[in-house]
Amino acid sequence: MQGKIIKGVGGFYYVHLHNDTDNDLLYECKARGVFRNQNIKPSVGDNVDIDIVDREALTGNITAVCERSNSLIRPAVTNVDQAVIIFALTQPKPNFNLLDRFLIMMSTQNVDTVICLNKADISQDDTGTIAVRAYEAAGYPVIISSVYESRGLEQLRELLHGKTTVLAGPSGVGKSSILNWLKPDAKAVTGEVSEKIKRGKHTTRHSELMCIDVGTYIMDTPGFSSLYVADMEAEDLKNYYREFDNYSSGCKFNGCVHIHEPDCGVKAALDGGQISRLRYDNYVNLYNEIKDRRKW
Ligand SMILES: Nc1nc2c(ncn2[C@@H]2O[C@H](COP(=O)(O)OP(=O)(O)OP(=O)(O)O)[C@@H](O)[C@H]2O)c(=O)[nH]1
Ligand SMILES: [Mg+2]
Ligand SMILES: [Zn+2]
Repeated sequence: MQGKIIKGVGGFYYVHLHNDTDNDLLYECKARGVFRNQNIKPSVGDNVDIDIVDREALTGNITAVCERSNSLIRPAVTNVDQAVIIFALTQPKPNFNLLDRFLIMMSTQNVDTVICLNKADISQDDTGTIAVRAYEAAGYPVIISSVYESRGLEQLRELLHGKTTVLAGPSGVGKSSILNWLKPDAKAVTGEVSEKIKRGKHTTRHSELMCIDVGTYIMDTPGFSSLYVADMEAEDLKNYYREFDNYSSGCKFNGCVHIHEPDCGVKAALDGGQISRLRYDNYVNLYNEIKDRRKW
């Protein structure tokens, strides 16, 4: 039988069989055979072969781990098809610099990202419009959603279909609320940001996938408030701003980084409004951060 490791606890791996229509039926498995034959430690997300030991007791043995398409470290999960990064349009106010950091981080790991901007029901300004324009131009799908008005969530469900997705984002933006909407019996804890921090709820949690439909898995992750952009040459940062590509042919200098150089096609597009100010400012900001770090 073939299945997917959903979680690992105390030497046991919990495996959901690929074609099982009961999303919550898990086999408790040991992995001795895998160590003997392949010498690898199974991970959440792995597709595995299992021998069923007892159908009633739902126990089995993992006999083989299929080749991984990728392997993330934080959260620890393999075979990720995409990430959905959730921010709120307001409460808390979105930090687009943090969003860019996340996009770069996923891109360095070859994971596609979908952007979801939640709490549209209480957004009073044009943050959504500006962000949609900026990030769609950069090549990312953007969904505007509201859990309270069930808006955008069917569109999100379609994007998740048949894939393994990591849900990420800062605290309080509605990640768990969205998870509960997608899978009402998930009963993920939601609540006021301040209260949760008081109770110290943000301690480490086990990585755990949830099956929301045959072949569709998601992983909720704890909120984060800062991200360190991977070590790279500052000159390479521009490669993560795909919307610059259309204009860099207008740059006079080879290897132009679009900051202080004269006759820069990207800066011309910025002045002309084709490139978003929001994205460009984040770019300069991160560029300087990487440069400074290198100096030290
Ligand atoms: N107005 C509005 N409030 C929302 C929406 N979605 C979630 N909330 C509220 O926002 C608060 C935080 O939601 P959670 O789902 O707990 O947020 P989270 O992202 O899981 O937060 P952490 O677990 O701390 O990372 C709760 O009070 C939710 O009821 C929405 O679409 N609109
Ligand atoms: Mg949560
Ligand atoms: Zn340039």
